[in-house]
Amino acid sequence: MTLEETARGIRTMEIRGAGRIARAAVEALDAHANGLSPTALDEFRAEMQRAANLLVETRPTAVSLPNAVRSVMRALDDVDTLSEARQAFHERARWFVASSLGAVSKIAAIGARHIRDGDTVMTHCNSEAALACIIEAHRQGKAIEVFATEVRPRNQGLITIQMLNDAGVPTSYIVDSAARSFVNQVDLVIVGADAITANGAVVNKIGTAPIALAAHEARTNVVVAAETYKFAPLTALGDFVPIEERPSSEVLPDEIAARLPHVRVRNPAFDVIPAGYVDLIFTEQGAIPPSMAWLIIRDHLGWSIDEYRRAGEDEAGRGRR
Ligand code: RUB
Repeated sequence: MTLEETARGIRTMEIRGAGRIARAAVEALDAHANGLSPTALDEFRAEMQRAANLLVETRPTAVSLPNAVRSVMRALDDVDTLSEARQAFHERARWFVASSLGAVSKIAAIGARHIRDGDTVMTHCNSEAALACIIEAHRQGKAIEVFATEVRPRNQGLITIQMLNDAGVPTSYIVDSAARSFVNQVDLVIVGADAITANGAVVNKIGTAPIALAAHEARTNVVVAAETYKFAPLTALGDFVPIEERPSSEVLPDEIAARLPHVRVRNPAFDVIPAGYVDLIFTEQGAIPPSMAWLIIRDHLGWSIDEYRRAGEDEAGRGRR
């Protein structure tokens, strides 16, 4: 896939899910770097920055995207020659992809320990990290069952039930608005994250917050599976995570909308679970309470807050979270 194809694929959601988006962006940058024939280091850096900006602009909410892009772009900071830069970038990109996949496996092992034999779990949207925990618990021989939601308007629940079915996990498929009706029959809600703020609030697919509220009321635990690069460093400095609003046609066909001139469709793609409604977050560094989110940002994201601040400012508002 070319850089432009990957950018389009992320924008149109052919490539979706925060972890997959991050890896696809890094792989696209790596392939783009390989295809360039720059004559000087500065020229290479400038073109790679242009490519990085193009990818970061595709979807605003999943912080995995700017975190991943910045992580690999750092390879170009401490090099003196063009060939060193090319080599360092390629190695950093390969490292990122391998460690992203490795993180999912570690999270699966940690998350599976928190799912007990006989548990029924509810999940929302299609999260590679959340499903890895569920499927690992099943693989370990625990008799678990899943309630999976439909996920209007893009129906990511279909991908989830396909994955659960392929793994042989007994699953009930429900419409989003049925979550409250079943949450009392559930032992654990487990979802992924597009971003986690410094104070432990979790941004995930629209509809996650009402499920967390219902679970809180029903005294059902809510856990989140998220790699450390889903934590949003600039939230430690007061920035908000921007919530993407997607085209109205995802909700209401254009021909129907055209007949309803007084109706406006709102289509936010994500919502926010307050930290107080999250019991644990499974990261590759271990299971943490949401109140420890800041420590993940400080100790495991690799950059100081000032460096993130500078990168955010350099990107002129494009990746500020
Ligand atoms: C996907 C979504 C997922 C998170 C985490 O939204 O909200 O729960 O991205 O997924 P969309 P993962 O379909 O709009 O990208 O654990 O796979 O990174």
